[in-house]
Amino acid sequence: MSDRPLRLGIICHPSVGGSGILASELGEELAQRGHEIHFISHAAPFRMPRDHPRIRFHPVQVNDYDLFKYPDYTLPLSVKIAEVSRAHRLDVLHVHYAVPHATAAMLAMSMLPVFERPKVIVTLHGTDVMLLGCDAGYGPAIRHALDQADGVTTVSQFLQREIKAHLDFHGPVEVIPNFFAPQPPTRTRDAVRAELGLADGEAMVLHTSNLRPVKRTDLLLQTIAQIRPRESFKLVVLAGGKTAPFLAEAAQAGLGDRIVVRENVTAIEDYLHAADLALFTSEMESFCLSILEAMTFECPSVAFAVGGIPEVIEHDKHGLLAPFGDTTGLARHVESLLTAPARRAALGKAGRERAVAFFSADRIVSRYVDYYRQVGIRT
Ligand code: GMT
Repeated sequence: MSDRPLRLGIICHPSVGGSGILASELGEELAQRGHEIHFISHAAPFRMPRDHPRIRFHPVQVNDYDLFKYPDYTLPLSVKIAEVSRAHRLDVLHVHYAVPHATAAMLAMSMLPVFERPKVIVTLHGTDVMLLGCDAGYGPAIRHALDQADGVTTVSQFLQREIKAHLDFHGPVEVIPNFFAPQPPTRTRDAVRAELGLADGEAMVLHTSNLRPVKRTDLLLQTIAQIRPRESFKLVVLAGGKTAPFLAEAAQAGLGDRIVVRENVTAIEDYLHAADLALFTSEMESFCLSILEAMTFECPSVAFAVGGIPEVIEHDKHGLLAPFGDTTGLARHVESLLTAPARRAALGKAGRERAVAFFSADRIVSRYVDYYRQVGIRT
């Protein structure tokens, strides 16, 4: 098997979200290892490095014709994929998130002669299976694209099982977990705490998410409303989505003074480094990249034991878990960590060791490269 550098196309949603972040970081790590990377999307991915000599971004132009009630993205994306695949003789097209990327990739392949087609690998991230996969308007198209793909990967054993159950897809699905390669923080812990207005003795409880319905911010607010003493913490929300509705709900619940929100933060390491613990209330997470990000900074997480989360942290070893919906349990877990710094530090340290041992960039990126070569690239 040849081990020459690969020419890869990466298709992802550019907005702030786990799949886009993972795809951007994978592209960056691959470029650092000598591979040539071509991102294709309607906007440059949020965390894509802008000035790397082996990374290029190919924008997809979307036109809003009067005739269409809804602008179409899938067709121009497929045309751009075919164009970039041909012009740059791509070996592999790595498609993150099925809708509409997997379908566009298949359409693009049918526009190319067989000898010009890269291998297509689809990585399923979560809501493309659990939400859209169950939608009668999308499920059959997703399954069809997976049937055509040269390889399918996903991020946890949980999602691997759900792909079989929800999508009725029974081909092989490789599990390659998320990874996180942090940048060094740019500010001290004290500087970040000062920026956030945290008083002495006030713990920083971090929540990073796009605030979509699956994140259950209603349960997040219910949880923090039960944490005592009330003045012992502030919830710092690094938000990737619209924050106005969340802030309105928080104010209505009388929690406005307990919450600080920052939008579209890129230097997340500064905040991870300053946080005392992290809190998540999602009803489903295929993996939860945010928990891994926190683990890397020895910051233990408190979360519901849903989806792939128990594959990332073991209860009472790297963090604390409660059954879904048990906001009182989560609040008690947070209190128990706020009042026991030594236990918090022990969970944090064990979490970091697990992140380094199982979810490091070196380990996971080489698994992707092995997988690309395994599906059979041109020599
Ligand atoms: O969590 C989100 O809403 C974003 C979502 C996505 O598809 O962009 O993230 C998913 O992919 C991440 C990377 O693989 C996983 O760590 C997240 O758990 C997963 N989100 C869900 O399953 C809800």
